[in-house]
Amino acid sequence: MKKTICITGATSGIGKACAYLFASKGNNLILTGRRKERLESIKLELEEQYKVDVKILCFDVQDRNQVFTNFTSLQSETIIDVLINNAGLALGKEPFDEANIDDWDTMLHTNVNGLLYVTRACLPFLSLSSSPHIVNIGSTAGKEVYENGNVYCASKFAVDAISKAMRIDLLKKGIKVTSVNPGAAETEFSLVRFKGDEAKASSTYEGFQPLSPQDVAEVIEYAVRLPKHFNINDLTLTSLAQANSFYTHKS
Ligand code: NDP
Ligand code: 8X3
Repeated sequence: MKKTICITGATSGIGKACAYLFASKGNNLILTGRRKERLESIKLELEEQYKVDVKILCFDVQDRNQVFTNFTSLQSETIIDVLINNAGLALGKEPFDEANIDDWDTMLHTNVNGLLYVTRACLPFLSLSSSPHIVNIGSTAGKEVYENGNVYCASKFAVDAISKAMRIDLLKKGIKVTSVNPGAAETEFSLVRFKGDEAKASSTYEGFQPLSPQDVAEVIEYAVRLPKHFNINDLTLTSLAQANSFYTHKS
């Protein structure tokens, strides 16, 4: 059945791969991100290629007013069947005593507050769906803490806790909550984390085959496709080379 899927952080990586996969299956989309030109060109391409309806909302998830203003700009009868809370980032990889405190703020404001604001702003539209579903993108970093991962890991542990809490509190509304926790996936994630240092970013993926953003999107699409009575609560996915957030076999 055709659904409307809202994906945050759809301008790159996992979110963009989800946008292409869900559109290829005939679903309509609401795509969000800060980079407007990217959102516009993805919308054009998907509408033309797959004949689906793509709405774009351009805002920073850290800004509560922007989040609520953008979602309330949607017509009140808009139905959102699936919300994929994907927008997020890591900044820096330094020990706790050396890490940049502004980076800590940005990670917490984006990965935690942003996810909370977007979810609250979407709830009225999710409530209109006959099979509402929230998919939160956590991380292996939200399952085990690794050296120099400190606040990024903390932000993803928070996502894990929020997913568990949502699953309990939204049960009475019949809203599914799925937590998807990837290990290393090659996206713009490391380029952002290392602030544009391409050598450092690509060295993250040297010596092993990481997940691709399409791999992660396939799993999300599978979880969303399950029958109404059936939910995947929590999934951790890694490349074959990775056991968890600190053991990766590199050649
Ligand atoms: P990318 O950097 O490729 O994509 C991140 C997306 O998040 C972009 O579309 C970006 O859009 C959006 N975003 C970031 N900050 C904000 C903000 N303040 N407001 C709105 N949108 C924002 O990384 P990934 O695709 O890898 O990351 C997606 C999610 O997956 C993140 O939550 C990440 O933590 C998680 N993850 C990634 C893993 C990996 O190894 N790649 C592994 C485990 C989890 P724009 O810049 O246009 O705003
Ligand atoms: C992203 C994976 O290992 O860089 O969440 O933390 S990792």
